Amino acid sequence: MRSTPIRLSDLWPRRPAGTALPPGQRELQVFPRFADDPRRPLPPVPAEATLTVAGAVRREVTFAVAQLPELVPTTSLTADFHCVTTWSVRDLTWAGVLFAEFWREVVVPRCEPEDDVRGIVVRGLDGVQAVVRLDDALQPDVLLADRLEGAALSATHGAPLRFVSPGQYGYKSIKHLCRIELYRDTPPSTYGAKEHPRARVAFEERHSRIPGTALRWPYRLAVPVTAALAERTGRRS
Ligand SMILES: Nc1nc2c(c(=O)[nH]1)N[C@H]1C(S)=C(S)[C@@H](COP(=O)(O)O)O[C@H]1N2
Ligand SMILES: [Mo]
Repeated sequence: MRSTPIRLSDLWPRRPAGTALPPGQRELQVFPRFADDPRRPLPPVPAEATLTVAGAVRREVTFAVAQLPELVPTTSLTADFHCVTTWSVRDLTWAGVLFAEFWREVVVPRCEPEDDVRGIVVRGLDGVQAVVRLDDALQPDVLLADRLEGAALSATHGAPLRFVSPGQYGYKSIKHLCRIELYRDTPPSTYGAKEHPRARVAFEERHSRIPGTALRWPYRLAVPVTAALAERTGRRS
């Protein structure tokens, strides 16, 4: 993975040589800043960042992000990252705490979720959020990451904490994570039909109504400009 400066030609996803990517995905050699709205500025991150667990719980609890490694053992994980717009970056190494361990060892005893919780909403400090089924969130590769490639998570890639779910399209991997809200049934999406409830990369679940294959080209064509704009916004804010 190369670092900045990034040229527009670096932002055109290419077919990789060697091992295949998931259906419809192509490879980028850089990990760009990206967003559905590339002009949305980076959110200010409070010095004492917190993560609140709320919703269908007996007790709503707010944790200091810096305190998480004292509550759950930290671990690192290497995985490919797949954006719904068809670009993928291989072998990103994240570090943090496994969501499943955070759930079992912290959320269950301290927050006491209702028995029938089936879904969560993860929300970032910029107001962007994603709906995730609890069984998808509890997959063994889902991480609350505060490090990427051996360094503290940068502002552009989601400081201070990021929900990382490699088996789902990137729009579920919420940056600047500040709130996890628990729901008994499928929580509402703020993105409407564009957000697939599961968004599993292996099944090309890009959109809740339109087949993933039909969106490959429309999405792919928008990648270089969207990424270049998102990078520029990231440098300015
Ligand atoms: N808080 C927040 N998280 C977010 C987004 C966002 O705009 N805000 N964009 C999503 C999308 S669409 C993608 S592809 C990835 C991009 O992550 P990156 O900027 O680290 O490449 O973050 C996801 N998580
Ligand atoms: Mo994305």
